[in-house]
This record gives sequence, structure tokens and C-alpha cells, in this order.
Amino acid sequence: MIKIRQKTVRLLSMLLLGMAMTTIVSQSMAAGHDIRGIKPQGGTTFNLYAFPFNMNLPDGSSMHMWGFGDMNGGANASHPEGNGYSLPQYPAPTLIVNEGDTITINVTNFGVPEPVSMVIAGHKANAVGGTPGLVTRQAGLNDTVAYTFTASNPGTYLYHSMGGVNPGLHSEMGLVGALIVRPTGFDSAGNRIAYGATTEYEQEFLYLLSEMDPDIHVQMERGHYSHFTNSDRHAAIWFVNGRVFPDLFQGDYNPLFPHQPYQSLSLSHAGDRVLVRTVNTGHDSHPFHFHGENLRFIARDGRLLSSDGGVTPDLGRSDNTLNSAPKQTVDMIWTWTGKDLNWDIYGPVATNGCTDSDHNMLDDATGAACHDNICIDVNPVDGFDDVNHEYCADHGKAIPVSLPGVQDLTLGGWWSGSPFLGDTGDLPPGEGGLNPFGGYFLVWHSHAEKELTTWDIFPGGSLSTMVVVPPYVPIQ
Ligand SMILES: [Cu+2]
Repeated sequence: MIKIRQKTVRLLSMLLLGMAMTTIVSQSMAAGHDIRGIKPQGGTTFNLYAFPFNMNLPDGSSMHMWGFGDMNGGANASHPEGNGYSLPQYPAPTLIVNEGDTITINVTNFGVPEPVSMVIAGHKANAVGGTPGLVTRQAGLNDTVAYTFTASNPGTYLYHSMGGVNPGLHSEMGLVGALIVRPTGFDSAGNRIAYGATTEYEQEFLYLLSEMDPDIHVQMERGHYSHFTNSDRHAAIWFVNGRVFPDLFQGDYNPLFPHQPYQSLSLSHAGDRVLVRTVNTGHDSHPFHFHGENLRFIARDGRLLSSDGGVTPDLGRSDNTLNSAPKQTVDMIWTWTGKDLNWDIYGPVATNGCTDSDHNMLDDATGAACHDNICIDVNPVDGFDDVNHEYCADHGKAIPVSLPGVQDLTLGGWWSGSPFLGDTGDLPPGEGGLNPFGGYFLVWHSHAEKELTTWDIFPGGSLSTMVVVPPYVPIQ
């Protein structure tokens, strides 16, 4: 296996526009991508604080927000790159806990002008401190409330503040986040499961969907706290994981976005089972469309869609679009193989003299990228190559189009010079090879046209991407 050092891959834009995006693949062959977040101090306690901040938008403007931050400065980050991160953020820190644990979330309000609270959907929390509020106790300025609950069911949950005079205002202002409860037996290296043995996966990504009305944020910045009304609310900006296109591609914890640590670019190998955890933290529904292949819906609001007592997710449908309802979470598993395309995703049978006995798309002797020259389907016999998950029935079939000469091609981003996965070819002078691994780009985006804009400019909003990369590219 080739080792690829921590490397920033510049991938340029899709469709018509050239927009820079960054993703990171790193050296070690970890089991796969885990959602970024924080784990409890000592296995039991989160210490969050609430504070106002201003958030960047891609046109250079900013928006006034209220956010939660991690008072422990990312000391318990789920991934090393989150260590040291302590700013108030949008969305709030993703909290990652284990099934059965009793968890306390201490919430201290250092500067949000309304009392803040913590509502953890699907969980009954015991609140201590602060003052009584609308649905639970709340923390006024420099006050702390401790919320204690037991994470008794694995799954994906929403948490948010609900305090002050208007129950909808705190979600709008940014006091929202995701809670992930890992099932008993989960092991990031050896047993990646969402609920139980029937929900295994290789890659895991969060799609936290939300929308905002910028006018409300201006009113709050001016101190007009009573100026929020649901009937006047008119969302104009749409987010995935708290960022909009193209910012949402720019890597986790990128200093360009000091209060928006989570990107939403997804990566997969052919054949990987990709767990997509979606959370709608907004007030509106969002039709989110996942290109490439249908998803299998496995759970809603932290409960397996199951007719056999939570063993098999047999009640979930297969679909390509999620009609994400406000405050709802849905978990889905997506797999792309290129099956039935009727051409070989790795290119025609080797004409380049490669020997690739471990099917990793690299020559055994030189490590050079090469075509796939073999399709072995032994264990189990499922129609796919055991290692690179090529659909063997399509092995060796040429792509049914004649490629034009280089001089007849339009220059654009995301270009490898080859239509095949993991393959690169000749590029015109000056074209940088912005897709150096020869990945396939699949748009994952809102299907409501207006939600693909930011300040009424397309492309923007909740427009993200899945990149299928060749087998030798580690994903972490
Ligand atoms: Cu689409």
C-alpha cells in the first residue's frame, strides 16, 4: 500500500464555476472517516458555554450569532485536528457518547443576552441550577445549569437551546447541535456500527441542515430581542454543517472559518457502506438529494426502522432524496459501486503492462497508477471484485463514447484527464490536474432551487459533494 502523507488535495469546481475546495487524506490506513466532535471529560461531562459571535459568509459579509463552545478547548476532540478548538461555533459541538453512559452537560452563559438552556431530543434530562424556563431550567448571564441524562439508545439526536421569551429564536441564532450515541460494542477500528450488527459501515458523515433569516440576526445584533416572529420569518441562507457552498468544502477546523469548524465534503471508496447521519436543526423542511445511488433509510430520530424489535432496519425505504423535517434526524446507508453502468469504472483491461495482484489499482513493482486488469469474485460471490469492488460483469468494457482530442476539450476544474476512477491522463498545458486521484464527484445537495443560493446568488447554500476515490486513497 502506498502511504500518502497528510496532504491537501486541491479540487476545483464543478459544473460551470471554478471554486477551490480542500479535503484531507492522511497517512494512516484508519478504518474510515468518523464524524468530528468532542467526547465527554472523564467519560461523563461536557462543559459548554454560550457566547455571541460573528460568522463568515462567502461574500465577505458576516452574520451575528449565538453559539455554544467547548470550555475544555477540544481536549476531548474525537479527532486530533479538533484539539485546541474552543471558540463558540455553528453548529454547536457535536457530542459523541456511548450507549448506557450517564452524561452531564454543564451550560454556562457568558454573554448571550437571553437565558439559554439545553433540550436534548429523545432524552429526559434532570436540570440543576439557574432559573425555571419554558421547558427546562435556563442559565442567565454568568449562570450555569447542569443537565444530566442517560444515553440509553444509540442513534443521532438534536440538541438545542430553548429559553427566553420566544422558543424558536435560539435555534435560529445558532444554539443547535448534534448528539451521537455509539452503540454498545462500537469500535472505530474494528466494529463500525450505527445501531447493531445490521448497520455496519465503513465511512460516516454528518449532514446537519439548517436555514436562517438574516434580518433576525441584524435585529438581535441591535438588541431588539422582541423582534423575532415566526410569521415574518423568511429564510434566505441555507447551510450544511453550518457552512454554505463553497466554504463547506474547505476542511475541518479551517482557520478561514473560525466559528464554523465542520466541513461537509464526503469521501468514499467504491463499495464502502457510507453512514449518513442527517439532522435538521432549522424551522423549515429541506429536500436533500444524494446523487450516485439510492440510500437505505435505517433510522429516524434515533430509533431503528425495524419490525423485529430493533435488530434489522427492515422498515426503511430506499430512496435518493430525504425530505428532512424540522428537528428530525434520519440515518441512512449509501453505497456506490458503478454496477450496471455497462462500462468498467476502472478503465478497460490493462494496456499499460501493470501487474496488480492485490487489486489496489497500483502496479505491484513500481507503485504507479494503473488500470485494473483483473476482477476476482471469490468470497463471498456477490458479483463484485473482492478488493476494489468493481462490478465484474462490466469488467473490461470500454466507456461507450469516443473521447475528443485534448485540443477539443473545454478546460475546467476537477479534471484528471481520464474518465476512469483512479486514472489520470494527459492534460492541456496550464491545467493543473486538480483531481489528482481521479475521483468521481457526485453532488449531494438540496433539491429546493432557492436553497442552492447565498444572498440570491447561485451556486451557494446547501450544495455539497461526495467524492468516490480509488482504493489506494486512505480516508480518515
Ligand atoms: Cu440532484
